[in-house]
Amino acid sequence: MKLTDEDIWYFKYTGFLRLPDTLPGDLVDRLNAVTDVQVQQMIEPVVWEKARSRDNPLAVRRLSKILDRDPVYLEAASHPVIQETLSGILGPHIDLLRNKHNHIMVRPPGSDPVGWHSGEEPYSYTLITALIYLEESTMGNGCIRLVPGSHMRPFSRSRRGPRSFRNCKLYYKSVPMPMPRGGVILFNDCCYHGADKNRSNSSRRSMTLAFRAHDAHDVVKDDPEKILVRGESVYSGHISPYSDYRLEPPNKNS
Ligand SMILES: O=C(O)CCC(=O)C(=O)O
Repeated sequence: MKLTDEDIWYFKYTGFLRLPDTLPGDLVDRLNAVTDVQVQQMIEPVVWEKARSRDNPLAVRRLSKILDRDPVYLEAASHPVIQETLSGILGPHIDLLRNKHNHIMVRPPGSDPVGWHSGEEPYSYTLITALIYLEESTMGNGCIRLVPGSHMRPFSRSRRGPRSFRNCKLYYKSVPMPMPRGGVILFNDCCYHGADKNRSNSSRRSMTLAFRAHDAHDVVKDDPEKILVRGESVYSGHISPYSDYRLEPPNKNS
């Protein structure tokens, strides 16, 4: 979807946006088929549910480094449903990061909450997180909650929130984000977010990916940790202190 001025305003102030379009059903089927194998075979690197023994697929909380596991994950990350919207926020040249997120939250039945956190600091360059839902996410299976506007906080606060998920101020300031299968949420990674316990009998899978503008000044253009998924590898820095003005260097005597 091409963002309107109103969409951009909404994203800028709330810090998040739910896309009206979903990924095609056959792509979501293929993502789930590959993920089934990864979970059943418990292929590392894995983050496990804390209180469960690691001999059981129901203990798999998160699959890490998904971009190295199967090309279908990159296909989803590069899909126009996501990229066209992202370009309204990050501009025409977009990098997908390998060294941030790059995981699937499997969230098996009974999975513990994801505590409150903000991924980045408000002073960092804009990093957009995309959540792509492989399964429906509801209030019952512990959908993510985001704190609107928290990416613009002028005060300092630890990036990790309180231990208790429900019994805290962030919970009361947050909004729940139920999502359909194939749905996508984009959010500014400085926004506080967390997800409740999965109180259902099935898993609640979603992919978590990180995107940044490729033409930001600090971006190393041939960084192996980044994949250019849209646009071109352009350099926007000043080549010399004067090149911006197309001037000769000032004459020392003038
Ligand atoms: O949906 C979830 O379970 C939490 C998502 C999240 O915070 C993450 O993947 O970093």
